[in-house]
Amino acid sequence: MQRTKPSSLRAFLALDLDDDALDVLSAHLRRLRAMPWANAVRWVSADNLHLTLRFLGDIAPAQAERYIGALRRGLTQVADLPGLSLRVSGPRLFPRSSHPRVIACLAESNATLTALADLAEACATGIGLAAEKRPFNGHITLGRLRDPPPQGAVLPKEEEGTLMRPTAITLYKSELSPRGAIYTALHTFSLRSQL
Ligand code: 2AM
Repeated sequence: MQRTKPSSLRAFLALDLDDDALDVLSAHLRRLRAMPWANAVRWVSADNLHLTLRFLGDIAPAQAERYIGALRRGLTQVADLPGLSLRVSGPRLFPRSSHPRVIACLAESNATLTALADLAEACATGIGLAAEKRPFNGHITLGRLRDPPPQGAVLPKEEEGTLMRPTAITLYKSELSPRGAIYTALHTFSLRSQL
Protein backbone atom coordinates (compact mmCIF):
# COMPACT_ATOMS: atom_id res chain seq x y z
CA MET A 1 0.00 0.00 0.00
CA GLN A 2 1.83 3.08 -1.22
CA ARG A 3 0.16 6.26 -0.03
CA THR A 4 2.56 8.87 -1.36
CA LYS A 5 1.84 10.75 -4.59
CA PRO A 6 3.68 9.19 -7.56
CA SER A 7 5.93 12.23 -7.87
CA SER A 8 6.84 12.33 -4.20
CA LEU A 9 8.56 10.19 -1.65
CA ARG A 10 8.07 9.82 2.08
CA ALA A 11 11.39 10.56 3.72
CA PHE A 12 13.09 10.94 7.06
CA LEU A 13 16.61 11.64 8.26
CA ALA A 14 18.02 9.29 10.89
CA LEU A 15 21.12 8.22 12.75
CA ASP A 16 22.24 4.68 12.02
CA LEU A 17 23.56 2.82 15.05
CA ASP A 18 26.66 0.74 15.68
CA ASP A 19 26.51 -3.06 15.91
CA ASP A 20 26.92 -3.13 19.71
CA ALA A 21 24.01 -0.72 20.06
CA LEU A 22 21.90 -2.83 17.70
CA ASP A 23 22.71 -5.92 19.79
CA VAL A 24 21.50 -4.18 22.96
CA LEU A 25 18.34 -2.94 21.24
CA SER A 26 17.63 -6.35 19.69
CA ALA A 27 17.96 -7.92 23.14
CA HIS A 28 15.39 -5.42 24.48
CA LEU A 29 13.12 -6.34 21.56
CA ARG A 30 13.41 -10.07 22.24
CA ARG A 31 12.61 -9.58 25.93
CA LEU A 32 9.67 -7.29 25.23
CA ARG A 33 8.21 -9.53 22.54
CA ALA A 34 7.97 -12.31 25.14
CA MET A 35 5.74 -10.18 27.41
CA PRO A 36 2.11 -11.34 27.82
CA TRP A 37 0.90 -8.01 26.36
CA ALA A 38 3.28 -8.09 23.38
CA ASN A 39 0.40 -8.41 20.87
CA ALA A 40 -0.77 -4.90 21.80
CA VAL A 41 2.33 -3.57 20.06
CA ARG A 42 3.51 -3.43 16.43
CA TRP A 43 7.18 -4.23 16.93
CA VAL A 44 9.87 -2.63 14.78
CA SER A 45 11.94 -5.11 12.84
CA ALA A 46 15.52 -5.25 14.16
CA ASP A 47 16.74 -4.19 10.68
CA ASN A 48 14.74 -0.96 10.88
CA LEU A 49 16.01 0.40 14.22
CA HIS A 50 17.18 4.03 13.98
CA LEU A 51 17.06 7.40 15.73
CA THR A 52 15.07 9.92 13.69
CA LEU A 53 16.55 13.40 13.42
CA ARG A 54 13.76 14.81 11.25
CA PHE A 55 10.67 13.30 9.65
CA LEU A 56 10.20 15.07 6.31
CA GLY A 57 6.98 13.43 5.13
CA ASP A 58 6.13 13.55 1.43
CA ILE A 59 8.68 15.52 -0.57
CA ALA A 60 9.59 15.78 -4.26
CA PRO A 61 12.78 14.05 -5.48
CA ALA A 62 14.25 17.49 -6.24
CA GLN A 63 13.63 18.53 -2.62
CA ALA A 64 15.41 15.38 -1.42
CA GLU A 65 18.41 16.37 -3.56
CA ARG A 66 18.38 19.89 -2.15
CA TYR A 67 18.06 18.53 1.38
CA ILE A 68 21.11 16.29 0.88
CA GLY A 69 23.12 19.23 -0.52
CA ALA A 70 22.17 21.52 2.37
CA LEU A 71 23.06 18.81 4.89
CA ARG A 72 26.40 18.19 3.22
CA ARG A 73 27.28 21.87 3.65
CA GLY A 74 25.88 22.10 7.19
CA LEU A 75 27.53 18.95 8.53
CA THR A 76 30.98 20.46 8.04
CA GLN A 77 30.02 23.00 10.74
CA VAL A 78 28.93 20.46 13.38
CA ALA A 79 31.67 19.96 15.96
CA ASP A 80 32.71 16.51 17.24
CA LEU A 81 30.68 14.49 14.76
CA PRO A 82 33.07 11.54 14.46
CA GLY A 83 33.10 11.25 18.26
CA LEU A 84 29.31 11.38 18.59
CA SER A 85 28.22 9.10 21.36
CA LEU A 86 24.80 8.92 22.98
CA ARG A 87 23.66 7.67 26.35
CA VAL A 88 20.49 5.75 25.62
CA SER A 89 18.00 4.54 28.22
CA GLY A 90 16.31 1.18 28.44
CA PRO A 91 12.77 0.80 27.03
CA ARG A 92 10.25 3.39 28.19
CA LEU A 93 6.71 4.39 27.32
CA PHE A 94 7.02 7.52 25.14
CA PRO A 95 6.25 10.39 24.87
CA ARG A 96 4.41 10.18 28.22
CA SER A 97 3.84 7.12 30.33
CA SER A 98 0.26 8.34 30.89
CA HIS A 99 -0.44 8.68 27.12
CA PRO A 100 2.15 6.55 25.35
CA ARG A 101 2.36 6.19 21.58
CA VAL A 102 5.43 4.03 21.36
CA ILE A 103 7.88 1.99 23.41
CA ALA A 104 11.28 3.58 22.84
CA CYS A 105 14.77 3.95 24.22
CA LEU A 106 15.50 7.61 24.91
CA ALA A 107 18.73 9.38 24.01
CA GLU A 108 20.11 11.84 26.53
CA SER A 109 20.52 15.21 24.88
CA ASN A 110 24.03 16.48 24.16
CA ALA A 111 25.49 19.38 22.19
CA THR A 112 26.28 17.37 19.05
CA LEU A 113 22.88 15.66 18.93
CA THR A 114 21.17 19.02 19.42
CA ALA A 115 23.30 20.60 16.67
CA LEU A 116 22.36 17.75 14.31
CA ALA A 117 18.65 18.04 15.07
CA ASP A 118 18.85 21.82 14.59
CA LEU A 119 20.63 21.36 11.26
CA ALA A 120 18.09 18.74 10.12
CA GLU A 121 15.32 21.20 10.98
CA ALA A 122 16.99 24.21 9.31
CA CYS A 123 17.55 22.19 6.12
CA ALA A 124 13.91 21.05 6.19
CA THR A 125 12.55 24.59 6.36
CA GLY A 126 15.19 25.53 3.76
CA ILE A 127 13.54 23.18 1.23
CA GLY A 128 10.15 24.68 1.95
CA LEU A 129 8.76 22.39 4.65
CA ALA A 130 6.74 23.77 7.54
CA ALA A 131 8.67 24.12 10.79
CA GLU A 132 8.34 21.20 13.21
CA LYS A 133 6.16 22.25 16.13
CA ARG A 134 7.20 19.54 18.56
CA PRO A 135 10.52 19.86 20.36
CA PHE A 136 13.16 17.34 19.33
CA ASN A 137 13.30 14.31 21.65
CA GLY A 138 15.84 11.76 20.43
CA HIS A 139 14.44 8.26 20.74
CA ILE A 140 14.75 4.84 19.14
CA THR A 141 11.32 3.31 18.68
CA LEU A 142 11.08 -0.40 19.47
CA GLY A 143 7.35 -0.73 18.96
CA ARG A 144 4.19 1.24 18.31
CA LEU A 145 1.15 0.70 20.51
CA ARG A 146 -1.91 -0.53 18.62
CA ASP A 147 -4.09 0.13 21.66
CA PRO A 148 -3.46 1.76 24.98
CA PRO A 149 -1.12 -0.50 26.93
CA PRO A 150 -3.04 -3.24 28.74
CA GLN A 151 -3.71 -2.66 32.42
CA GLY A 152 -0.76 -3.82 34.45
CA ALA A 153 1.65 -3.90 31.52
CA VAL A 154 5.07 -3.24 32.99
CA LEU A 155 8.34 -2.91 31.15
CA PRO A 156 11.36 -4.88 32.27
CA LYS A 157 13.27 -3.25 35.09
CA GLU A 158 15.13 -0.17 33.91
CA GLU A 159 18.84 -0.62 33.48
CA GLU A 160 21.58 1.94 33.36
CA GLY A 161 21.79 3.70 30.04
CA THR A 162 23.98 2.29 27.29
CA LEU A 163 26.51 4.32 25.34
CA MET A 164 25.82 4.09 21.63
CA ARG A 165 28.03 5.36 18.82
CA PRO A 166 26.04 6.21 15.70
CA THR A 167 27.89 5.28 12.53
CA ALA A 168 26.13 7.41 9.94
CA ILE A 169 23.38 9.87 9.10
CA THR A 170 21.05 8.55 6.42
CA LEU A 171 18.18 10.03 4.46
CA TYR A 172 15.66 7.20 4.13
CA LYS A 173 12.74 6.66 1.83
CA SER A 174 9.90 4.98 3.73
CA GLU A 175 7.34 2.88 1.90
CA LEU A 176 4.33 1.71 3.87
CA SER A 177 3.17 -1.84 3.35
CA PRO A 178 0.77 -4.10 5.24
CA ARG A 179 3.81 -6.05 6.43
CA GLY A 180 5.43 -2.94 7.86
CA ALA A 181 7.49 -0.05 6.57
CA ILE A 182 10.26 -0.64 4.04
CA TYR A 183 13.17 1.76 4.46
CA THR A 184 15.59 2.43 1.59
CA ALA A 185 18.70 4.57 2.06
CA LEU A 186 18.72 7.50 -0.38
CA HIS A 187 21.97 9.01 0.86
CA THR A 188 24.35 8.20 3.72
CA PHE A 189 26.90 10.46 5.40
CA SER A 190 29.38 8.30 7.28
CA LEU A 191 30.43 9.61 10.67
CA ARG A 192 33.58 7.52 10.59
CA SER A 193 35.20 9.06 7.53
CA GLN A 194 35.63 12.54 6.13
CA LEU A 195 32.21 14.09 5.50
P1 2AM B 1 8.46 7.28 15.75
O1 2AM B 1 9.37 6.13 15.74
O2 2AM B 1 8.47 8.06 17.03
O3 2AM B 1 7.08 6.90 15.30
C1 2AM B 1 9.84 6.90 10.21
O4 2AM B 1 8.46 6.83 10.32
C2 2AM B 1 10.41 7.65 11.39
O5 2AM B 1 9.94 9.00 11.38
C3 2AM B 1 10.04 7.08 12.75
O6 2AM B 1 11.20 7.06 13.55
C4 2AM B 1 9.02 8.04 13.30
O7 2AM B 1 9.08 8.29 14.66
C5 2AM B 1 9.41 9.33 12.64
N1 2AM B 1 8.28 10.24 12.56
C6 2AM B 1 8.19 11.45 13.15
N2 2AM B 1 7.04 12.05 12.84
C7 2AM B 1 6.36 11.20 12.07
C8 2AM B 1 5.08 11.25 11.43
N3 2AM B 1 4.29 12.31 11.52
N4 2AM B 1 4.70 10.19 10.71
C9 2AM B 1 5.50 9.10 10.60
N5 2AM B 1 6.73 9.00 11.15
C10 2AM B 1 7.15 10.03 11.88
